This record gives sequence, structure tokens and C-alpha cells, in this order.
Amino acid sequence: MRSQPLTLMEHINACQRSFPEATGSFSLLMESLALASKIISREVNKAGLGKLLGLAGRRNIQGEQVARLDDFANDTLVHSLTRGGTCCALASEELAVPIRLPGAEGAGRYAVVFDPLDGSSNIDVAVSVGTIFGVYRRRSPEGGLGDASDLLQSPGKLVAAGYALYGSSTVFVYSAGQGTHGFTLDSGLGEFLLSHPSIQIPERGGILSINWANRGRWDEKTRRAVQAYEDAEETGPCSARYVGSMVADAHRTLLCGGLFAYPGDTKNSSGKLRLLYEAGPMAFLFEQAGGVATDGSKRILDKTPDALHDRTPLVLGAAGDVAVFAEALAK
Ligand code: P6P
Repeated sequence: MRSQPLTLMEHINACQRSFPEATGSFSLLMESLALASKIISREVNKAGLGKLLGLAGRRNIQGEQVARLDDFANDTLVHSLTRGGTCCALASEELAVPIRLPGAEGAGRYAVVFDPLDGSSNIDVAVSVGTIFGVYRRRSPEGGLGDASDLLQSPGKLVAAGYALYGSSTVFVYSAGQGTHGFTLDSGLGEFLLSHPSIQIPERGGILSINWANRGRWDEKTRRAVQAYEDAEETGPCSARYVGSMVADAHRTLLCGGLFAYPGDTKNSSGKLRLLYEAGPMAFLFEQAGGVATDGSKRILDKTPDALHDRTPLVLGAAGDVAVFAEALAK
């Protein structure tokens, strides 16, 4: 009989067997994240029919209009992670301040940062959106409430990261430091099944993913780097792909190679994307898949946030593609 692909939890439990000290808490945490992703996927895929299209009528701490599905996704993740009992603190793009949870002795070992629904401006036009998460080990003393110290950690301290992409299929990609692996939701089974084991990003892909409409706000170095990439022999002729949902652009880059960039500009000097719950988790995943993630000069995993919602410029992609771009930036 043809063997069925591993489920997400079978894969996680198999990886956890290489950690003799594992208590099962990480597996429980990942189960909470996978459940939340399935619930969000179900609502995203019928958003046009339900009451979840459109705006919630408020702005988040970033000053951005909040979509109803943003709130739904955020509430779903908070509920699932809180009920799982594995977390002491949560930080979300949709929450101005962190949620501190009572980490009973031996429980609440983790702190989770997430963007519950990235790219939500695309929801009403049925373009792919996604959830991004990063997992840290708690740093505050066990037994009490978690605090900001559990969340304000360098992405280099991540113990796991991942995303769910709600697109033509629902894909769950994660890494716990032993490679980056992709799973596709079989909605009939209600299971994420292994579809992209041990993802390795191609050395280069020649696909440029950047919001060209911002070019008037870039500095001269950035304009020169984009031109150098377009002209480069080794990556050219390049093609352009830009969804405007980071998870969709990142997932294509991870599988096909190329370069996704959101540089700083005169409107957002530190770029638009957030270090803690967008760039950091993606950097972890890409490096685990042989890719590269910098802010244009510094490795994302070497940066440390001063505040939960800090932003960073981001250059993310295949080593060969990023090298061409970075070389021109450095001139
Ligand atoms: P722009 C979505 O709002 C987001 O945060 C990312 O998902 C996406 O990569 C970026 O912003 C798109 O920004 O300015 O090109 O619309």
C-alpha cells in the first residue's frame, strides 16, 4: 500500500525524538499553531461569503486599518496558544502590548511572536495572505507571568519559526533548527501532510520581488542595486513578481530562488516590515533552507529589537541573488 506522507505532528514528534530532554511541550505548541492555521484557513477561504470581509473600523498600533479577518486570526491564535498552556507571553502585530500568561511550573516554557494575517489588504480581492510566527524559549523565571524579556529577543535566539500560506492551497512551513519543511493541508483529512521535505532554496532564481512603485523614495544605492540585479549576467534576464503579501512572495522565493526586498525609503527609513514577527521568522526559515536574510548589510538573525514593533529593511533570498544585490549596495 502506498505509504501516506507524514503528518505535521508525526514529523515534529520524529524530530523531537532527537532531543532526549524533550517534554512534549514544543509538540503541543506546534499543534496549537497548526490548529489555529486550519481555523484561519477555513475562514479565509470563505471570507467572501461570511461577515469577515472588510474593515473592523479601527487602526492598529502601526496606524494601519484593521480588517475583520485580522481580528479573527489574532483572536484564534491567542485562544489556541493560551489554551495549549505552553506559552508565558505572546506578541502580535495586532496588539499594542504583549499578552502575559501564567506559566505554571514546568509549563509556559515558550514565548510566541506572530503576524496573525499578513497581507490582509489583499483579502477582499482574494489574493493569498498568510500567518507568520516565531518561537522563543522563555527567559523570565519559571512559574510566574511571562514578560517582555521573553519576547524582545534577537531572531538569532529563535528555537522555531514558520508560516501558513492561505493560497491556492494552504501550506504550513516550519523549522525547529533541523531544516525547513513544508506541509500541505488535506482539508478532507484536516491534516497538514508533508509535501516539501527539507526545502533547499536554489542557488539563484533571477526573480526580483520589490515594490517598484516605491523607487522614487529609494536612495541612490538601492536604485543602483536594483539596476545591477536586473543587468547581472548570472541572474538575468530577471523576471518580476510582486504579490504584496510577504508570505506569498517569500514562499515563492524559498521554492524558486530570487530576491525579495523591502528596503528603507524616505517614507519608512527603517523599512515597512517588522523585525520580530515578519523579518526574523522568515530569516530563520531561509537560512535553514540555505538562503540569506539581511537588512541590506547586517544579517537579520544578528539584530536585536528595542521594541516589539520595530521595523527593519529586508533583503531575503537565494545566496547568488542576494550577493549581486548586496555587492552593488556596498559600493
Ligand atoms: P507595499 C502587507 O501589508 C505587508 O506587510 C507585507 O505582507 C508585504 O510584503 C508588504 O506589506 C507590502 O507593502 O508597501 O508594497 O504594499
